[in-house]
Amino acid sequence: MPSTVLDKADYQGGRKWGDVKKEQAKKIDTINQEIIESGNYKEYEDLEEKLTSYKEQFIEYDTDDSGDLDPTDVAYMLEKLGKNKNILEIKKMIAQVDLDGSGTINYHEYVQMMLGKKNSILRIILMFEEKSKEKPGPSGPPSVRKIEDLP
Ligand SMILES: [Ca+2]
Repeated sequence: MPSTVLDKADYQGGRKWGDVKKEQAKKIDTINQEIIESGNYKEYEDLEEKLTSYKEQFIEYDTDDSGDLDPTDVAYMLEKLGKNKNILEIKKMIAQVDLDGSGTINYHEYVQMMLGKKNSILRIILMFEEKSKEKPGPSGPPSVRKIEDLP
C-alpha cells in the first residue's frame, strides 16, 4: 500500500515532511529506472515490482531522510522486524553491504544487497520478511523457521 503510506505520512507529519518523502521517492524512482534500463539483475522477472518494494522499505527506514541508512536507521529497521541487535552487531551487518565504506547503506548498496550474489545477515533477515509477506495464510508450505532462529 505505497501511496496510502505516503498520503498518511503527509497527513500526519504536515506538508513539509511529506514533501521530503515525496522528493526521496522521486529520486529513487529515477535510480530504479536506471537499474531497469541497465539490464543488471534482468534474471529477476519481477524486477520492477521488487525495486518498488525496496524503494518503499528504504524510504520508511531512512528515518532522518539523509538518503543513507545509518546504524540508527538499521536499528529501527531491525526493531520493526522484531530483531533487536546491539550497535556492534549492527555495524558489522552494515559493513557486509557497505560497498563504499561510508559506514551507511545508500540505495544502490541496498539494491545490491537484496539482488546481488553476495549474502549478508541483513539480506537474510529482509528476504525472510519478504517471503513471509508473500505467502500468508495456511495455503503456503508449512514454515518451521521463525524469525528468531535467524542469525
Ligand atoms: Ca555506503
